[in-house]
Amino acid sequence: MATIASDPYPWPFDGSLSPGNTALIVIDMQTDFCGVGGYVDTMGYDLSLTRAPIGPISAVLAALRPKGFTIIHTREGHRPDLSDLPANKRWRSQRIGAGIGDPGPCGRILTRGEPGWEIIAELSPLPGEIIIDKPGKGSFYATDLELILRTKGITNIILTGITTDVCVHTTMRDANDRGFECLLLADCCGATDPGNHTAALHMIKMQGGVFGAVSDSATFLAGLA
Ligand code: C5J
Repeated sequence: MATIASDPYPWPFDGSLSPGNTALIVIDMQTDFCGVGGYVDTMGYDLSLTRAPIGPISAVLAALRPKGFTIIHTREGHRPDLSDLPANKRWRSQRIGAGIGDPGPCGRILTRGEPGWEIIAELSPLPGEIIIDKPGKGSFYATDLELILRTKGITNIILTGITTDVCVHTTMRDANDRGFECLLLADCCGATDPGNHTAALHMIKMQGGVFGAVSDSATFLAGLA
């Protein structure tokens, strides 16, 4: 039995936690979401909020990599011809002055292959780590993430990345519905609005852990040791 101290219950529920059945997902730590001149910066949000998780995620990666846990990174972005970009998503981004597919300081916003779409250097995937390219907020929609997790025998998912209330939450909800046992590390996530971050954490803990459980990097690393 190995569990991590978390709220509202020790995670995972069945005490089965090992490198073989557990994946760390690092969601959308791209320049577009936490770098100068990227999508979030262009919209005028405070980058310190989306950059705050960089250090804690680095610490978790450093602990999990040598132990052989599955590490998965995601990137939100669209094909250069924008054939996978819904018209309403494009319209809304243009309306706030950060049109997806439009040129910006980091290349075309949220467009695959552009500098802004790349994962930031501090959290670069290592060779062999899985990268999921997704056109939406959730990491399961229009990707092969579930196939990969099932094939590897993964039952537990540790969620990190940005933003807590959008892509991380959508992924956690979708994973929970698929029966994966989810843990979100609060300081390894960030939102463009601190209130949304706090509310997103609160939502997870309702109903006895309606989407899973919440912990933080220091508690997680202590529990792992
Ligand atoms: C957003 C994300 N917020 N990674 N994407 O558009 O949360």
